[in-house]
Amino acid sequence: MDYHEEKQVKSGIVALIGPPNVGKSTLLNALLGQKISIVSPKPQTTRNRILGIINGDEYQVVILDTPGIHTARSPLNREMVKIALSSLADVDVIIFMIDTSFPLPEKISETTIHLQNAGKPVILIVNKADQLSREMLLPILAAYKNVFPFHAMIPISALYQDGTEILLEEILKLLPIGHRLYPQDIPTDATERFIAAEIIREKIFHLTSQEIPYSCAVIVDNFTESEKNITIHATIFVERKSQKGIIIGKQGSMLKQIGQSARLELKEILGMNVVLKLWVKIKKDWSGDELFLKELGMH
Ligand SMILES: Nc1nc2c(ncn2[C@@H]2O[C@H](COP(=O)(O)OP(=O)(O)OP(=O)(O)O)[C@@H](O)[C@H]2O)c(=O)[nH]1
Ligand SMILES: [Mg+2]
Repeated sequence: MDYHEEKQVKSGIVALIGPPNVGKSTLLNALLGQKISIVSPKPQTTRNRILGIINGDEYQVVILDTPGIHTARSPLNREMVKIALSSLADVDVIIFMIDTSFPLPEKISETTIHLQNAGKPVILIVNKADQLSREMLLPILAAYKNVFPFHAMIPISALYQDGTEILLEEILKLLPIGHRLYPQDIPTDATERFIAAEIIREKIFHLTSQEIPYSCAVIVDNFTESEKNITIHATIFVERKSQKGIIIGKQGSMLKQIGQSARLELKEILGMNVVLKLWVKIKKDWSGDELFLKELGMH
């Protein structure tokens, strides 16, 4: 069938925004049914706009996962917040996500100004509902009701995929009828190279602490597929010499752990055996280097 003769469906773009660590990336992965966006217990994990495409017989929903909105000081953090807020421009629906540790609407008052300016329907999601009883959720919903004219307010648990069906129904009510914006057989516009770099970064977030995860950036230098396996060469950039020592670890033990867990997950995601080689380089104060941030796909 010719692409233009394809039947029309509910089709549109949804931005997923909110404070750091509330579960935005977990929700994107849950809605997609596969992992595209990295997740960690630490805030400010996501640094780029991550696009996921959910297809049904009667709909196509494009979801933009974004970095958490926070008070940003360094150029890296400012760029992250800029990416999140700029995603509001060309969307049909905004999902504003908080979690049950955000019972105070005052904490989001600056963000509601952006929601107002965007002039799009906004769905409020209270995530991590698994952590609170229904009775304790009600006052949170009541408090947020006065903050912004939300189209709907839905408590969900992205982790346990509870309430995600209701959310999808609410999104579909707000989408126009039109053509699918993307082919039906791709879950994301991210390249395998980018996803590989992100998975390595996720392991750093899980295995290291304090400032280390925030001092690391990952670039895939080489991604080669043969019949037997995929060979990935990647560089972990740190800002200072002491951080290089920590990432490498005693006799290379930390780098080995990062490599092993990244390799295992990449093998699953890519559906092929993976040979992963990691290097660690110092790039002094990279987080303040606009050109390097561009290289990381942050623009
Ligand atoms: N209990 C519970 N934990 C959740 C839920 N959803 C996400 N989490 C956890 O919350 C933490 C943060 O999740 P992410 O998906 O990385 O959060 P995020 O909003 O994308 O964070 P940033 O990218 O830093 O802005 C992880 O440890 C998740 O496992 C949920 O529904 N219930
Ligand atoms: Mg995230």
